[in-house]
Amino acid sequence: MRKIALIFGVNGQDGSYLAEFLISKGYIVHGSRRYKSNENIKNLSAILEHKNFFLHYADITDSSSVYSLIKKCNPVEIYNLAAQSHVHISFFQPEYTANVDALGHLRILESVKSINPNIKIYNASTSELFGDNNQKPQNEKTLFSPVSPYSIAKQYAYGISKIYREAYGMFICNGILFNHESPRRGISFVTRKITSAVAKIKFKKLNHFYIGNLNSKRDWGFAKEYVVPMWKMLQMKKADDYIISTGKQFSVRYFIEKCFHYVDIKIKWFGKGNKEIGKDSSGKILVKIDPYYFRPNEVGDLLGNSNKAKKILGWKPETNLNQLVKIMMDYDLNIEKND
Ligand code: F7E
Repeated sequence: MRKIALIFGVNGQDGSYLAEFLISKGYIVHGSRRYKSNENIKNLSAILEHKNFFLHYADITDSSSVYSLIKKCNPVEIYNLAAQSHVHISFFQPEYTANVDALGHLRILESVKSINPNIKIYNASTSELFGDNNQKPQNEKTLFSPVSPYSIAKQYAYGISKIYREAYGMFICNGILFNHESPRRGISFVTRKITSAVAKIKFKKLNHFYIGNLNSKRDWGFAKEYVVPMWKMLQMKKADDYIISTGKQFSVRYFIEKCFHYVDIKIKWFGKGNKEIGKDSSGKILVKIDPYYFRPNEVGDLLGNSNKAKKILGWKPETNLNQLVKIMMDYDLNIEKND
């Protein structure tokens, strides 16, 4: 008998990679996305017509839709990847962010508790929980210190998962994923914003682009690889929480330099603070600062230690930053070439 999985938020970057992975493992995959008049299911193009894939509408801000979908699909595993996932936007929409990212997860747990508490649950937790804690690298024991409406909502989801695990014996895992990127990353996240802009500049469709904090450091991995430990966590005997990261850290500035280097443009930085600019060797300005992209509170220094995942799940990252830049730049260059 094929296993049945249900993925909330299947049309996002992670949801679509996870659905493809689970189908390759022989699962029947049900996935939900929110209704939008201008719907985006491009990420699902490889599996949309697959006989073992079923797409539904549900919204984790709507208890009845969560309950009905779980009841209808009868899954053995649920992956909650539905979120308002943009940290900066969470400052503009804090209440909505809390409703989706905190209470949305609770709605799933409550439905599972009453329909079938044996369903295994994966919660998409995040390195943003570490916030301004200065301990480095961060591991499963590092104290949380959230500094955004997004991360405090995600801390609730993390905490309530642990509480339901302990109080009701439910199988719930928190995957504390550090930043993970791909060509499927939304254009408002920094890596994809950069690869897309650099590709446009290369094809002379854009003169320059605007950026925020150049000195922020992230531990960037490849999203396609990061869905594997989500599944592995749910195959363990015991539910637990795991850091998923590369253990390497780079700045936004370095990521920009790498992307320009990929298209044979050498960028040099001039000036300071909001006046800093990036120029090519002919003196043409390619990057400017726009204070709009600075956050009211910044998480400036994330670096993960995923030794536990390596030891217990047998997972380690394979793609380094240069390879990630290549994957994303090739994709965006191809779009601009054919557009
Ligand atoms: O920002 C800086 C920005 O928006 C990364 C989400 O998936 O990963 C993601 O959250 C850094 C920040 O991702 C711009 O200030 C500079 O320091 O790509 P991001 P994020 O905020 O780290 C975690 C793990 C999640 O859980 C989240 O859901 O880049 N930055 N200039 C900029 N960021 C953006 N977006 N745009 C800029 O122009």
